[in-house]
Amino acid sequence: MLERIPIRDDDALIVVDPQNDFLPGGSLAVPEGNRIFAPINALTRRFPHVYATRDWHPPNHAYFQAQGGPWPYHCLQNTPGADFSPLLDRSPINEVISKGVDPQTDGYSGFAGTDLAERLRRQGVRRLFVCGLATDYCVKATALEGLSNGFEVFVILDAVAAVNVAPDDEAVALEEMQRGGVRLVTSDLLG
Ligand code: VGL
Ligand code: ZN
Repeated sequence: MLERIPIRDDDALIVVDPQNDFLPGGSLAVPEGNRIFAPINALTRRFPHVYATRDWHPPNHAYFQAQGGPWPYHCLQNTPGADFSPLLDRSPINEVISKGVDPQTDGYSGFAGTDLAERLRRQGVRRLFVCGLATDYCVKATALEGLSNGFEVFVILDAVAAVNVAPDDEAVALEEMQRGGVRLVTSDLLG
């Protein structure tokens, strides 16, 4: 898709989980994670509504390996690993959504167990531009659940990065999002 997409008053940028544990040096690091911050910091100043989600797990979360789940400990509440990266410019972020708090559900989506949809609707938001970490988990889940909540959803390719547990996980996730109706864009086309 090559056409320009003007940013509108009813657009929100959703920055998914830009947290230390998902970045190089963190416990569940996305190898290319730091690459997202240049485009994200340029975009946050230009959107009328800017949300960030954060993974915010209790230690007894069922998805941790200690409980038989798939993941090492990450983004434990009130730990440095759960802090937003120092590479993220915090000042244009209007709202922070904590997710993954319920120990029994994966909490991948920013909509799961949160009031994100209500907050967006209250602000008159109709289109979501999703970026952040990780493409194959929380970005995908947030984008797809954005669609099911009735929003038009775009994913910004140069502002996302994948865990890639298997090497093609990112490609599979992008394909699945596109099939669902998510539009893939690049940040240079916005504005
Ligand atoms: C995530 C795995 C586990 C993510 C969160 O932010 O994509 N991935 N928890
Ligand atoms: Zn998590």
